[in-house]
Amino acid sequence: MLISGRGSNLQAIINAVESGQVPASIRVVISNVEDAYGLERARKHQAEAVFCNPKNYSSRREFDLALVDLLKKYEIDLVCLAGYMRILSPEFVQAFKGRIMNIHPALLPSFPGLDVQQKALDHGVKFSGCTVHFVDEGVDTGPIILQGVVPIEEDDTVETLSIRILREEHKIYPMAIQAFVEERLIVEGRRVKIRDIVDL
Ligand code: 4DW
Ligand code: GAR
Repeated sequence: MLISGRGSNLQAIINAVESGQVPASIRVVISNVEDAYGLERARKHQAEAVFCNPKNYSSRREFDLALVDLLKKYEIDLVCLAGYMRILSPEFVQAFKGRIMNIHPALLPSFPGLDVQQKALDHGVKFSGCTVHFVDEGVDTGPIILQGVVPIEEDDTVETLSIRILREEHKIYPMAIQAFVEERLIVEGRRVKIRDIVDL
């Protein structure tokens, strides 16, 4: 798991691992931010928690190559970004091609990038939501695995909308990881099919 902050999605995944919903273990949680609360959550789960300081590397590429080395040591099958706020270099993406997931707080391809709950409100859409997708070399462009739809209310603010979307994130991210681990994801170009999907 790669994180940069509070790690509520990490917590939802930890819970899904502990309950047995996701038949996997979290080998390592890496943060590029030293005081990210997600590192604390990892330690409470007795997972390895590592702070990787970007300032110790001369470039994004060097930092990412160090991450690749570290992750290879842990013999991981899947890299999950959960509020990880750095763009991954092509070298990183190539090293784990098809095995990197991200959660985004909008219905992609609408509202890529940052601050997207505000963008959805400003645009006046009536529904937003969240998207779990594979990560490719672009930003928020990889094949979509699962989406959760959330209605926008007339009195919504960024705060109220973010909370409603986050509740949905915490459902669909573990589901997507579960399907990956159970080898139920079938990727055909941009289309990702899920075998035997169960409604929560
Ligand atoms: C994401 C998208 C854009 C930024 C940060 C995070 C979420 C998805 C993601 C993270 N890393 C990725 C992806 C992705 O979809 N594809 C690749 N890597 N290849 C973003 O713009 N970050 C900038 C910094 C923001 C900040 O520090 O506040 C940045 O320059 O990294
Ligand atoms: C989540 O809302 C996630 O969708 C978003 O950051 C938040 C992280 O929260 N990710 C992005 O905006 C990626 N572009 P968390 O640290 O509590 O999981």
